[in-house]
Amino acid sequence: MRAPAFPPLIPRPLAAAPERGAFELGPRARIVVARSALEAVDVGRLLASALRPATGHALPVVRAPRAAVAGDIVLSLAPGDRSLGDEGYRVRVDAETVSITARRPAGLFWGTQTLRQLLPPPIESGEPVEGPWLVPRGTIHDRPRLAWRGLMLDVARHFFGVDEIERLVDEMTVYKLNRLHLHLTDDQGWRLAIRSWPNLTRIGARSEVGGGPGGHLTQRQFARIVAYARRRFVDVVPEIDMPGHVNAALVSYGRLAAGGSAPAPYTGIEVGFSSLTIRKELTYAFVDDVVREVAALTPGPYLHIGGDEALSTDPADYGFFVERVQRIVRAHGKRMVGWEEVARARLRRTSVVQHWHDAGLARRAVEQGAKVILSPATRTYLDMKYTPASSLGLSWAGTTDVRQAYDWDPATVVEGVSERDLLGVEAALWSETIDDRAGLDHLAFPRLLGHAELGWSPAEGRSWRDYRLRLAAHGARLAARGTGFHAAPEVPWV
Ligand code: TNX
Repeated sequence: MRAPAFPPLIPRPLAAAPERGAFELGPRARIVVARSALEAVDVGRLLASALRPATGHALPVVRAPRAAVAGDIVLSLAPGDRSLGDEGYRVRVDAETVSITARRPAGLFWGTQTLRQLLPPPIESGEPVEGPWLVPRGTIHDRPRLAWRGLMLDVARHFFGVDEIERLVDEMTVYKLNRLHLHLTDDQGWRLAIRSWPNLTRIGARSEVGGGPGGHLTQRQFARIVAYARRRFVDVVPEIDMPGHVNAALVSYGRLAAGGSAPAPYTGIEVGFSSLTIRKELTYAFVDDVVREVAALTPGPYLHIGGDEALSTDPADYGFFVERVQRIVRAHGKRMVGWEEVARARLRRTSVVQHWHDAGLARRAVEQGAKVILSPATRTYLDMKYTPASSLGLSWAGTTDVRQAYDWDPATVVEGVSERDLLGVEAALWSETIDDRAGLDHLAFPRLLGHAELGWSPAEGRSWRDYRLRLAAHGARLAARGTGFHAAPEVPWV
């Protein structure tokens, strides 16, 4: 007799014990928020909105009823259960009820994402589908390996607006990713309005790679994205890239340039040619204004200052700049994050370094006591082509098929950087070669799912052989949500 199995989950949970039989999500099902979980009633509402379209069920969200009844999905908080950590959860499926328990609302939310994956793939459909909606019985106990499970989106090379970004947040949360890093500025465009320096978007937002119109987020739109993400336990990490990658800022305010005059807008894809002027106080007045406004829009603790590829900044000036900006970021109450090059400067232990290329710089970060986010370009750069034949993407770091994107371990990928040095893992989607949803989906999916698993699931028990079969079953889920993906031949899609 075959042992019962759960449907293939991504990320793979810490422990799963399936049992024979199933719970049926029927038309009278309720989502019950136990008295212990009243602070998380919104998680119940989000679950109801995820399950209503396909099932067509009413799924009322009920607070602290006298008793749960057969058919209910029950959400509870157990703050004392240390085995769950800050983001962990337990899902128990009986014939009569489903119960999800966590220490904190975030854990409950991740538990509801697991429940979604325990239902058949058509649950992801936006239109009513015939049931039955069966959830296999059993228990799942789960919590993440790493605290930072990120995705970076470059909205500077080509602009992506509120709807696309919010849709991406929805995709992230299905796979329990919890940091959305927005690369808001680069040579080709400045994408967030700054009230004290209005030309940044009045002038600097009207260009992009290839000569298109560009675009930008107003502060209100940015705040809306932040709130949308926060409701789903995703922190937005804003990046203002400096002192290089600033041509759009210099176009807007020529006095920030070394020569004092504004360059022409840039629509190519070269890097390393622009720099803020470093030894003028005006530059730090500018940085202070920008960091103050961005920090005020950002409830999360992190603010990313870029710092990459400042090839036109004198090396001594570079260290001076990063150290000053580190003080400014701290003065506005945030922890500085920077690309690995910032490890050339003197870092505070609370600063965070994002590795992308050079293992030596990651080690310098660790030596200074800073934590590391792993974004090795050969594994996590979603903008690398899958194969030489891919029409979208770059290939400076090689090609990255679905297996290469998945088949590595965060604790061993950089010699001298061990698991305790890590904050987490982040996939990066640079947008030189994409300007629409189809292109974004093609590059991000399915590789992003593998990165989500690397950040969440324990190393033990993880293998490409097993992952590839689970991933194969997720194609139908992506498709049911209308999310495009590259149907890579190394995955036996079902
Ligand atoms: C390198 S990685 C960059 C970006 C490019 C990307 C393209 C890093 C910190 N900088 O400016 O968009 O390669 O893959």
